[in-house]
Amino acid sequence: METLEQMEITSLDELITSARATCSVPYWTSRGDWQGSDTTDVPHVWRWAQLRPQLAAAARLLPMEEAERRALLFCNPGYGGKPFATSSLLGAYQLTKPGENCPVHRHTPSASRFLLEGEGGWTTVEGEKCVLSRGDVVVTPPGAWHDHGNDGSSDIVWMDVLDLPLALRLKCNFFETEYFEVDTASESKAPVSCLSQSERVVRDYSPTVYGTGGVMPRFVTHDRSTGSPQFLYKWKDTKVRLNALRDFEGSPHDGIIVEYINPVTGESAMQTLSFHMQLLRPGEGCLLHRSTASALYSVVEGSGYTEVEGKRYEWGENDSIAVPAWAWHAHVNTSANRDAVLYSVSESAALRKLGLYRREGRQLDGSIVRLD
Ligand code: GTQ
Ligand code: FE2
Repeated sequence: METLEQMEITSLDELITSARATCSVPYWTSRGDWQGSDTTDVPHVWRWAQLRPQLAAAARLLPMEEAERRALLFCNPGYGGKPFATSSLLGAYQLTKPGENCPVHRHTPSASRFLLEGEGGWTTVEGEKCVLSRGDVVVTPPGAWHDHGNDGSSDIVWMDVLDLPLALRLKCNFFETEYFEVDTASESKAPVSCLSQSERVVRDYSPTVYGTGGVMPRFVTHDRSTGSPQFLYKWKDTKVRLNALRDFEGSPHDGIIVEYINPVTGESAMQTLSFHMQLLRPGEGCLLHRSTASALYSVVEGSGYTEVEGKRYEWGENDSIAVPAWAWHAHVNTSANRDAVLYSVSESAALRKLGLYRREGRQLDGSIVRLD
């Protein structure tokens, strides 16, 4: 009998069959299969009014020891139940009760928290205890040890955003939970296994050292992580800046928008993730734009809608909105007298480094311009 290799191919159809049998495909029959991508995330809104009661139920029914993290992971409907908010981002609402904490660990994905509710929630990042108020951002760069807790007297809820789906796709997702520290109270200088970190720098180190733009101490090291040496960004500081800028024209596509930066380099706060806060003034509607990065938004203040690919997604306070990569979208503040403020996380920092970031916007006359 003739083997596959010996068989003479006499038609293009036979060639296709033969190629498929050897795990290849003729270019001219599959051209276009890689248009777009392998992912199918869709625009989606996770509604605070729906998920908050579920978190309350989890708080009532499940002890932290069993949950490890009491988080509701966002599942984009395009991924059939997988916990991916967008193609590159994991998002979640996480509730921590007073006195609870989550054991110290570190991982390769970049992580961030954005406080939505309560006072006294904290993340210790590399020995810096970052205590969060509503609207504060804390970043956990790859490889930075971190543990969470709540010293307050009521439940706290924050939004987690990690680039875990991106790291998974690149096969770079690693977690570590074995943490050791020298116990300064003990005689022994041998490091011992710990569930939480001791505080190694003063409280509010990040906002104290870096919180006011324009000046920077020259007597401390800025070599603290793989990204920004600033781990905590206070909403009260960002709010001052947004208000100072409110009478500027702003961006026609994003209103009064600011980016959280690494104060040393001026680049994005993390190597892979970028963070923005934007103010949409009363009645302000932005023009459509799209970028190669997906984004996850959190509504800090106000109400409105985001038009994505021709459909309206209404939002109000604490709702979370997924906008897939390369989807045309525009934000609108529908209130005539109230500001709307949107916080967002995207993987644009990673894409920029890879030369893959691209942004387009529509102009008033309907024409399309390249923005980045
Ligand atoms: O708290 O570090 O929602 O590692 C998913 C993975 C939270 C965290 C999540 C995590 C964390
Ligand atoms: Fe983590």
